[in-house]
Amino acid sequence: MAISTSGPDEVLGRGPSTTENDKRGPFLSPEAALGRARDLLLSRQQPGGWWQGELETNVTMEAEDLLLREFLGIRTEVETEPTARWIRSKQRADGAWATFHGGPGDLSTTIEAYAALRLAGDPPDAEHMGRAREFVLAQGGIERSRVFTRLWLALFGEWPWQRLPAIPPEVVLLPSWFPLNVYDFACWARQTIVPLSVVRSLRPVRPLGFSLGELRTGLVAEPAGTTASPSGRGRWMHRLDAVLRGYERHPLGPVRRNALRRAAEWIVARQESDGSWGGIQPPWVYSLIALHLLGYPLSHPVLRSGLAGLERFTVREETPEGPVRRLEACQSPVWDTALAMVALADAGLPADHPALTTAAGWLLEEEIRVPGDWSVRRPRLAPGGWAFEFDNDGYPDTDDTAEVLLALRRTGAGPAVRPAMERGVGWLVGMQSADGGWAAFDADNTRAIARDLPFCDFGEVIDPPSADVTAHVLEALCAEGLANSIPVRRGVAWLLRHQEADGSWFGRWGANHVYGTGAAVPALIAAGVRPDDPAIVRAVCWLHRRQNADGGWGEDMRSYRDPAWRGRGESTASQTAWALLALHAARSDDSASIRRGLDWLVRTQRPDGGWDEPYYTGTGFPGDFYINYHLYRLVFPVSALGRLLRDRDGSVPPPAGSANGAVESAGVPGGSVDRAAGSVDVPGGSVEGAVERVGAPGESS
Ligand code: R19
Repeated sequence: MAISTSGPDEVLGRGPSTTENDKRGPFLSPEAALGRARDLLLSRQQPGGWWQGELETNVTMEAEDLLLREFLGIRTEVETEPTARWIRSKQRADGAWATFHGGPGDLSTTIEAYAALRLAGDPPDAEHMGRAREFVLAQGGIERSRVFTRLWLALFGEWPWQRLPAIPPEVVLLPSWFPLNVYDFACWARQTIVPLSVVRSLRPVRPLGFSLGELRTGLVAEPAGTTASPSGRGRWMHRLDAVLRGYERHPLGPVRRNALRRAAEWIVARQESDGSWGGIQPPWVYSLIALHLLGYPLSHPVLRSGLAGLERFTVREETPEGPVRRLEACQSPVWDTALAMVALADAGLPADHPALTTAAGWLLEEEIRVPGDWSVRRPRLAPGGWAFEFDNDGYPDTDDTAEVLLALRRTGAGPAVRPAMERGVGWLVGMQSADGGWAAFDADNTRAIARDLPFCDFGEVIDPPSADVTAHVLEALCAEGLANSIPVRRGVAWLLRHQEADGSWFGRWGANHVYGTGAAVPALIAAGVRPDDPAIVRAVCWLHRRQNADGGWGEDMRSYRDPAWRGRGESTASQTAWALLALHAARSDDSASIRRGLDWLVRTQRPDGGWDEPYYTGTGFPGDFYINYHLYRLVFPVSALGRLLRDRDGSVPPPAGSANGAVESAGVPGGSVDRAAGSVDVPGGSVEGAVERVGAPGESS
């Protein structure tokens, strides 16, 4: 494979370090680094068999928690001060709050943080509040903030309800074939819109005890139609909004009463067994507010379990400044468990290792065997998949289901898991969208006009197929022997069609093109695309061009808004691992690039075997909402190191507590990777080290 690494984009590395491991201690061999990382990952398994890393997002979670409690009349000092301390600790030097580490200040986040700190008693003339206020006013004030922020303020009389877009609760009465019915929205938006339609129609106002007038600039709202919409649909949607606002002032009494009753039933029917709605914060808190406004007392079992469930999403920590309290936007135990299992298998854990078999047993218990909202678009499809969270039976997703299948096949659980895996395969195949790609939660959830509703100014409101999810599903289906099936061939065509002009793939649920490319390349290889196929060569070239001078890879969240940031950013452990996973799958013959990436991982490893990763590498909504998955920094390097080193017999120390030290070849996910291996011409043997052996012909399959 001929790869040109010249050109203006070339990043010149300073070569592998040979004697020193930064300031982190003596040089470790990659094998020892893998051994330490693998043991750390093993030690993080929960007694029940799963893994779960914290899911860190931004301070709107904590701000909205205090506002929720204030609204419901249950806010106490016990949670207020530690929550406020956490919010204060995240303020930037310029007074603002960002939505990701190192990111720019964000207007809506800063307004919500400021409001929460005022609730906690921080005086407006305090220095840090002054700095925050200056930022807010310079950015246009409350008038320029997102709809959700102004909605929170409206609950406390700090924004007029009539200056918020309309969402009539009658939307729940629309049949599922009618344009803009609730099933045209992505599940997270659907579960948010229904309770907010109730709240918007009841227009409650609770006293705040102070005013936030100091955050207003008096700017009028953006005139209708200014939100760029090439087709001019935006203007049409603003007209629709004006009509709906008119109706909102004089709704038909019986219709409105019926709609509110149906909305309440719709919401209550979707509460999960952990008390949550969708396992995610926005629908959860808005459903609590909506039901309370509809007359459910706080003592009602639905509200009681809803509030109690929030407790399990609360993280408490002691810091030198005092105790802090924060909230997770959602939780990722199924996802983390599948990734950890794949990583440990990549690291050479035998399939019958207890860590893998107990994890497999836990995953089997998590299988979802009931229909959910996805059934509306696939009514005849049999259930059988996995969700992201502990309890989210209404919303299994294809991404988790694919990763679980890839994990289960690496365990010795054998026939016991087969029926569940077959159901998962069947569900995945049935969830393919009409265009051949896969989305996370629904099939054919692509009605783009939903995005033009004035209400929908934050996050994504539909769930169309994406390259990363499609890649994960393809990898899983190929591993299950379906590489030559029609669904897989159509999925491969989808993926090839969606390769970017620069050779990368867009990352919908991870940052960003490094994530997309790190998913797409292994999937295409698993599907039988040859490493010398132009699509793979272009992807490999893109990765080479984007390697940092320090040997790692990184991609800043700004890449979602500014193409100049694509593939650029400080090196991180998870993104370096994604790039290495792609290069490994592609049997890249540029061993210097792989060696420098590997060396970056070894050099930056902590003595405990982990990596620091303050940078966010997970995506909730491109441009708007980002996630730091705390386990990413460990699972992906373990996978990458494991796959790159797996041919070095016996050189990885046996796992802690392992009875026999034998490190077995764990096999490659999507075994067809190996089918392609023989066709690659790889220079071998000249330099000592694992990387030269990567992709060497003659590997077992
Ligand atoms: C891959 C596996 N994934 C497919 C699952 C990823 C789950 C991500 C966690 C989502 O958490 C959320 C979801 C929604 C929101 C919103 C929100 C935005 C717009 C609307 Br309308 C409604 C809600 C805000 O924060 C969220 C967090 C990794």
